[in-house]
Amino acid sequence: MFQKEVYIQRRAELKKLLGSGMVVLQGNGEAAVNYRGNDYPFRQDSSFIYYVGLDMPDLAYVVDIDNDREYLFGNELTMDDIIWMGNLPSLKERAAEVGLSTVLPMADLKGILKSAPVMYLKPYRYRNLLMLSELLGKKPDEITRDFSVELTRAVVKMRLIKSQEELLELEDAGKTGTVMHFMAMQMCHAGIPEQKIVDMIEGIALAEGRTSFPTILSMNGQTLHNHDHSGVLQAGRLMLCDAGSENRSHYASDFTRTTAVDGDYTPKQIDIHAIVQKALNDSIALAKPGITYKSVHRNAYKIIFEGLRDLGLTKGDTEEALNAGAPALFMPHGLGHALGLDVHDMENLGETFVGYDDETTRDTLFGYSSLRFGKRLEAGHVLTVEPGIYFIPQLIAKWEKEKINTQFINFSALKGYLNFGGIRLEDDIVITDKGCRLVYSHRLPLTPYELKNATTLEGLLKN
Ligand SMILES: [Mn+2]
Repeated sequence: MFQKEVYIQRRAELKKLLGSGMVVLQGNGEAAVNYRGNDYPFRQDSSFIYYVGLDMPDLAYVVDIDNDREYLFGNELTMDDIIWMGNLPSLKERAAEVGLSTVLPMADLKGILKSAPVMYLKPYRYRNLLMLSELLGKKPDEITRDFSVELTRAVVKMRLIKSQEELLELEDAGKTGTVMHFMAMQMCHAGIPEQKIVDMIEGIALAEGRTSFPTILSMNGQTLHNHDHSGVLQAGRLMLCDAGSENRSHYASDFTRTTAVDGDYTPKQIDIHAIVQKALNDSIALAKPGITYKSVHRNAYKIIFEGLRDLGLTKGDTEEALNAGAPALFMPHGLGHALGLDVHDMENLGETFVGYDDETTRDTLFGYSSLRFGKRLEAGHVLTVEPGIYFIPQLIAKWEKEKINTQFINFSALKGYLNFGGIRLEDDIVITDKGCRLVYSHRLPLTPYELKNATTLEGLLKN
């Protein structure tokens, strides 16, 4: 938790942006695993964390801008709570730590919300959806439809620009994420089960908070979000690991490295790795205030298309191929996304509100359409940069059969790559006044040479 002035200032800024009206921000509740009382680890809503800072279930914050009043709703500890959970600070004491003085029981929330039209963010948990439905007397689908665009835009505007204290938290998450990846690289040896590596690196994340998303770790890196960890590492294959940590303040990191088993890259793997590495480094070199991330994504496609052309896998004119979307065969995802309190920052509020605006709209062409963040970069934006090259046999077969972009793809040469898998490399950057920098300055090993050296702690946890 930050100093209370941080939350007071954020709420004042939100009020200023909105000008008038009434806002309710819902905190999250506990979520049962198999019965109530046996719950998933509690995760507070990120916007609630941002404005209210209190990391505990069953709270709601209301601001009545016109009458300049703000309230925290929640129930004080009962004797039962004290017996089972201990004599914790009272809600009133906790509220004071974030600059809130009016605490009311949850039962009073309905009455307050009746006094004016209410702005709220689109709920993503059924509990909060049903609560709002009951509080505002509307059907759940009407609640989902009628979320406040104005409030959403104001929250996105504020949360997208990271302050110095937030950058320190993101750096902290980056440090843990980096340790996770070092562990994965050091375990990347033939005979080690993928699941064992996942368990070890998730343990590192748990020691400092939690993972920021379910770990992706597989020899089948061509499946973009591969959560099947049933393989046993084999010599000659690649291990793609996309993982990150969420620290105790709930800030996230998100890195990807693709390591050859035992550190021994084949010449083919080195060639493809070099192209992805160039796409990563050139994207980082390009990212700065004033240019759109959409153009950085397009430039990454350019590097991938031309790199593969040098290897004989693609052909034809670069600009024509880019306009036709040919590189999407190899990278059917976007270059990156905003990062913050969520690993896909504010995705619950709607990707288009976060990553696009009136000036920069989302493309419809396959590949480009997957870009989560396309708009003009500003100092304080934190983003991932994650180019990749994948050989997805089913997608290659489909394009060949349906004659999609045949003038740009050398399908016969691709036959030798159908068992390749995929390579993705991902770093986290913050846009500065003049350019950008890595969020956590100690960069993970990147080149095949560096990655090989990172795997040489022999026999580590082999059994
Ligand atoms: Mn990512």
